[in-house]
Amino acid sequence: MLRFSILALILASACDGCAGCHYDVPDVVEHTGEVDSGGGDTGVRDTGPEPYSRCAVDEVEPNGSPATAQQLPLEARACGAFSTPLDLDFWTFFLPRAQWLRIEVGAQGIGSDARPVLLISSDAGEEAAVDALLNGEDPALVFPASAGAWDLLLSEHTGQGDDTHYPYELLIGESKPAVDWNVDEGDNDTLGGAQGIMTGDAVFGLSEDRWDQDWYAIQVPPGKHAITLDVDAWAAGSAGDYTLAVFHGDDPDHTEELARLAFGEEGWEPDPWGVLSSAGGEVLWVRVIERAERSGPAYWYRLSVTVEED
Ligand SMILES: [Ca+2]
Ligand SMILES: [Ca+2]
Ligand SMILES: [Ca+2]
Ligand SMILES: [Ca+2]
Repeated sequence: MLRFSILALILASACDGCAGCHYDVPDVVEHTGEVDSGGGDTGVRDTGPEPYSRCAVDEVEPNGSPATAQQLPLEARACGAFSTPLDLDFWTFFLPRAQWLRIEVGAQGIGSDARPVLLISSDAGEEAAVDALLNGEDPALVFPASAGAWDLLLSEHTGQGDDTHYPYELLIGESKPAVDWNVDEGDNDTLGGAQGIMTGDAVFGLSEDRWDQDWYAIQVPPGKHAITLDVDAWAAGSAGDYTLAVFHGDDPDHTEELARLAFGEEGWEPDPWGVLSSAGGEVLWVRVIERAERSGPAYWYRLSVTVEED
């Protein structure tokens, strides 16, 4: 069953700090994908040849509870709306096997005023949340999903809603892995047990559960070196918002924090990047931290490292 333990938290904060908020969004355009579903109660449309018909599935209200969640086939674009204030739209989908999955919510991209909040939850208890307001983009997830039934809930961040101004689109489909990597995460739960990585490595890691800690160790050769650390996560469809904490020293019991990297090359992107300087002949210990200690298969990252003489 649905568990969405974070739903109450998000709804409770729906209006936080947003009085007087202004968003630069395009003029609302009429949603032209509305066509009659032609009967039946599945909401599955005849996708037909009409060039304007982007929607394979029409949202059917009421769908405000898990019991009334609407089934959405993979690769079938759904069109819905936050049609009333505080509208909750529950959807459900089924994966016959574990696979990389992409979930795309279109709102700003179709001229909607809506700022959707996406929550997903599996029968196995895995959860993820993406809030369009956090980085100003429509929610999107790409992640290695487990097989079975998944539930999905869409709500509007500020609780706004009407049929004209708050439409959205939803598409769930198969994806290739969001990134390439050459090292899999291993046992790495402590600084002393950090996983060794070296220049040229791109390690794929997951925040498996709330107790998971991910530590990596980089041996810097003698002499001054520049160490570049680059995380790809949010920008490639992860739900995670990562920070790197970097320590250095001669041995694991005597370290000091060298740097904390929270943002990207431009200084605002959620995925951290940074170039660190080392006098050489030491180890850098890198801890990958999910900012809100969230976990599950949608909370993944790729950490790439290069070590160069400086
Ligand atoms: Ca709705
Ligand atoms: Ca609804
Ligand atoms: Ca991990
Ligand atoms: Ca770990």
